[in-house]
Amino acid sequence: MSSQPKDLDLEKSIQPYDGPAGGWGALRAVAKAIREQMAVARSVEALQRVNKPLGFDCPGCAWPDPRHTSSFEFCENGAKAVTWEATSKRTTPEFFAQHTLSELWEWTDHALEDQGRLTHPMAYDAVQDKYLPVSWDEAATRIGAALRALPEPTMAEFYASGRASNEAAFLYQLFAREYGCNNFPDCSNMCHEASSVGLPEAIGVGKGTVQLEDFEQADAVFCIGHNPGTNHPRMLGTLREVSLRGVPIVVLNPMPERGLERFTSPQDPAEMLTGRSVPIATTYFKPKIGGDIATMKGMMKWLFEADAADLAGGGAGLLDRAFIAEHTTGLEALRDDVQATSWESIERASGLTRAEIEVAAGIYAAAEKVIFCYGMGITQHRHGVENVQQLVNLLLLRGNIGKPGAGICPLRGHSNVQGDRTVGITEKPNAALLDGIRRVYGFEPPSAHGHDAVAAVKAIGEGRSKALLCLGGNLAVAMSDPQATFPAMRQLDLVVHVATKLNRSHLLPARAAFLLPCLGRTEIDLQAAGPQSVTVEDSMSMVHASQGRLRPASEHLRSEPAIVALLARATLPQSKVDWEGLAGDYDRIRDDIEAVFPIFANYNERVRQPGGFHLENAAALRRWNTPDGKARFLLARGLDEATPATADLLMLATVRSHDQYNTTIYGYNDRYRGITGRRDVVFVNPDDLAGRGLREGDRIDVEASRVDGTPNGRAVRGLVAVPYGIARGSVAMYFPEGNGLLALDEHDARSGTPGYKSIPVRLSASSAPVAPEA
Ligand SMILES: Nc1nc2c(c(=O)[nH]1)N[C@H]1C(S)=C(S)[C@@H](COP(=O)(O)OP(=O)(O)OC[C@H]3O[C@@H](n4cnc5c(=O)[nH]c(N)nc54)[C@H](O)[C@@H]3O)O[C@H]1N2
Ligand SMILES: Nc1nc2c(c(=O)[nH]1)N[C@H]1C(S)=C(S)[C@@H](COP(=O)(O)OP(=O)(O)OC[C@H]3O[C@@H](n4cnc5c(=O)[nH]c(N)nc54)[C@H](O)[C@@H]3O)O[C@H]1N2
Ligand SMILES: [Mo]
Repeated sequence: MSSQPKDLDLEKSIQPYDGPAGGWGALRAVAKAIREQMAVARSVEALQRVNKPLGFDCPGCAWPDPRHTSSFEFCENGAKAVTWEATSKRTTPEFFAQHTLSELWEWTDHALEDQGRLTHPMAYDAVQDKYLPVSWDEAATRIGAALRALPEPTMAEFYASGRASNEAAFLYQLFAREYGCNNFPDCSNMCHEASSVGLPEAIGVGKGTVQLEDFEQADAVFCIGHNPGTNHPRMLGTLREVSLRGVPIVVLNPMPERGLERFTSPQDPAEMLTGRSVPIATTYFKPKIGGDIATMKGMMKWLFEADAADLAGGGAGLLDRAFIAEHTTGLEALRDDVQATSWESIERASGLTRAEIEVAAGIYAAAEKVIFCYGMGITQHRHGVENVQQLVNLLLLRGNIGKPGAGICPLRGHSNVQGDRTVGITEKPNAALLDGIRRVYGFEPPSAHGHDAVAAVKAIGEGRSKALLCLGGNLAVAMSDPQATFPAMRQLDLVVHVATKLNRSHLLPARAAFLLPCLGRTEIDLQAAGPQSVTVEDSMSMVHASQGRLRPASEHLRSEPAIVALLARATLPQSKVDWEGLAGDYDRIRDDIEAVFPIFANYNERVRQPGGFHLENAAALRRWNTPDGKARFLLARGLDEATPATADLLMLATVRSHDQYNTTIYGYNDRYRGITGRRDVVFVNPDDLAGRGLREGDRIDVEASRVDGTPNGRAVRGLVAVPYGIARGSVAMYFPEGNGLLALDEHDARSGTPGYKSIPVRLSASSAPVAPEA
C-alpha cells in the first residue's frame, strides 16, 4: 500500500525539525519536485501561470488570492500540485500491456501515480487482467448500454472529487438527474459535510461568511483544527500579515504544527537572507483530540460568568445584546446548558486547564472583530456537526457574524469542492434546484434523496448499486474501512473513472471497467468554439476563471465537460439537453448555470472581470435563511464524542503529511514534523508512550475500538513510535494508512462524515514481524 518501500535507519528518518515553515526548505522542495517530474522550461511556464488573471487556478487548495491579480505567490505545496499534474511522465497503453492489475495492486500509492499522466482511454479485460486501449466512442457506447441496462437508475452512483470545474460538475449533475438519480457521493461527504449540515441550521448558509479583506480588519483570529503550513500554505501569508499587525492569533490544535508557530516568507527577500521568521500563533493551546465541544463550552462558560460580573459591576456586559435580541434565538437554552456543565468535566474532556480556557476566552472577549478558521480537526468527528455549531454559538454571542473583520471561515479542501456543491452536486436537491432544472430543460428531475459517500459504499457492498462513475478522486482509498470498501467495489457491474493519473481505485475492476483520461487545469482546452476557460469557486465564495496554457499530456485527452457530455449522449438518446452544443462552448454552460441558479446573474460577464466576482452570502449580510429567519444558538448534548471508556484507550486522528495531497503521495517526507523517508509512524505523547513501557522507535500495534471500548476488529501493525509534543491521550498517524482502523458505520450521525479524527485505539508492542529490507 502506501508505506515506504524499505525499512529505514531510525536516526536518519526521525529528527526534530527546528526551522520555521516556508523559507529555503520550501524552495528546495520545489526544486526537487521540478527535477523529479518535468523539464524545467515546462515547469517555469506552468508555475508562472498559477493564479494569474489569464492563468489557471492552482489545484493545490481553495484559499483565495488577493484578487487573483498579484504576481506569482510562491507556495511550495501549490508548486508540487502543479508539477505533479504537468509532469513529463506518462502512463501509456504500453505500460498497461506490461502489468496486470493484480501486479499493480502490490505497488505503493506513490508508485502508481508517479508513472505519470494517463494518455489513452482504456477498458479492462478480465481474461488478461489488464487495461487495453479502447476508442472514446466504443467506451461511451458500452458505458451507455450498461447504464441503460440497470433495472433502476437509482442503482448507479455518481461520485465527484472536488477538482472538477463548475462547468464539468454542472453537466455531471444534469446527466445523473436526467438519467434519473440523486446518488451524489462526493469528497465533501468525507470532508466539510459537517459544515454543510451544521452551518445552514445555525446561520442559514452552508459556507463561510468571511472574505480575504476581513483578515485585514480582524482584531483576533482563531485557528482551530487545521494545518495551513501544509494544507493551505498561501494562508500563511495572510496570517503573517495579521501577526505583523500585532493582532492575536490563537491556535487550538492537539499537535504542534510548525506553520502555525513561525513562518519565513519566501516572498520576503530580507527574511530569506537573514533567516528571520515571523511568529504566527500568539497563544498555542493543545486540547485533546475530540476536545473541541468542551473547549467551546468552557469559553462560553467563562464569557457568561464574566458578562454577569461586568453587568453586576455596572458595565454593559460582554455579550452583544442588541445583536442577540435582533438576530438570534435560543440563547436561554444555551446558557442553561453551559451553566449546567461543570469546570471539572470541561477540563477532563478538553484536556485544557480552566486557566488556559480562560485565557483563550479572554482574548476572544477583548476583541471587537473575531474570525474563527477551522478544518478537518473539527469536521471529521462523530460529532462534527455539533463541533461546527458550538463554534458558531461562541461567535454569535458577540455578534461576530455579518460584520466586517469577523465571521466563520471553514477551510475548504479541494480547489473547487465548494463550487461543485453550488452548481448542484448534492444528494438532497432542494426545491429551487429541481424547479430550475424543470424550467430550463423541461424534464422532471428525481426528487427522492440519493446516497452520500458512506451510503453509496454501503449500497454497493449490499448489491443495491451496480454502477459507479467517478469524476476524479480515489474513492476506495479515501473512504474508511478498506476491508469493506475494496471487496464492495469489485462486485460492481460497471465502473468508470475519469482521471488524470492511475490510482488504487482504478485497480478494483468491476465486470466492466473504463479508465478515461482527462485534461488537467494546466492544459489548453480546445473545443468547437475555441480555447475554453473553466470557472471555480474558492473557500470565500469568489468565482473566477481558470485557463490552462500547457500542451495537453496526450492528444487523446478530453476535457471533463466533453467526457460528461459524451457519456450523457451515449446513455440518453432521447435527451432534452444539447450536450454537444454545451460542451463545444462553455459560455453556454455558464448561461445554463445562470438560468438554473439566479445567484449567478451575468455569469459570463462578471467572470471576465479580473479577479472574478463574489457570490452573495446571506449570513454575511445578516439575512438568516433559517425556518424562523434568525440565527440560532444550537445545543450539543454532552462534552465530547467519546470519552474513552477505559483508561488505556487513546484517541487517534489521521492527518496529512507535508508530502501528500489526500491519497496522492508525492514523497515520504513530512519535513515540519521531522520525518524523512517514511510514513509508517505513529505520533504519541512521551508520557503516554512511557506509561505503556514503550520507547521511541519501537514497533507498535494500533488496535481500534468502538467508543464503548470494545475492539472493532481492526488494527494497523508494526508502526514506528515517534514521541511527539501532541496532547496527552491523543495520537496521530497518516491518512490513508489509518483508514483501516475505522468501520464504515463509524461516522457523524448527522452528516455522515467518517470519524477519521476520532478513533479510540490501544497501543502495544508489535507482534508483527518487521518487514524485510526491500
Ligand atoms: N498539500 C496539501 N494540501 C491540501 C490537502 C493535502 O492533502 N495536501 N488536502 C486538501 C483537502 S481535501 C483538505 S480537506 C484540506 C485539509 O486541511 P486540514 O484541515 O489542515 O487537514 P488535516 O491534515 O487532516 O489536519 C487537520 C489538523 O487538525 C488537527 N486535529 C486533529 N484532531 C483534532 C481535534 O480533535 N481538534 C482540533 N482542534 N484539531 C484536531 C491536526 O493536528 C491537524 O493539524 O487541505 C487541502 N489542501
Ligand atoms: N483517514 C482519512 N481519510 C480521509 C481524510 C482524512 O483526513 N483522513 N480526508 C478526506 C478528505 S478531506 C477528502 S477531500 C477525501 C479525498 O478524496 P478524493 O477526492 O476522492 O481523493 P484524491 O486523493 O484527492 O484524488 C486523487 C486522484 O484524483 C485524480 N485527479 C487529480 N486531478 C484531477 C483532475 O483534474 N480531474 C480528474 N478527473 N481527476 C483528477 C487523480 O487520478 C488522483 O489519483 O479523502 C478523505 N479521506
Ligand atoms: Mo477534503
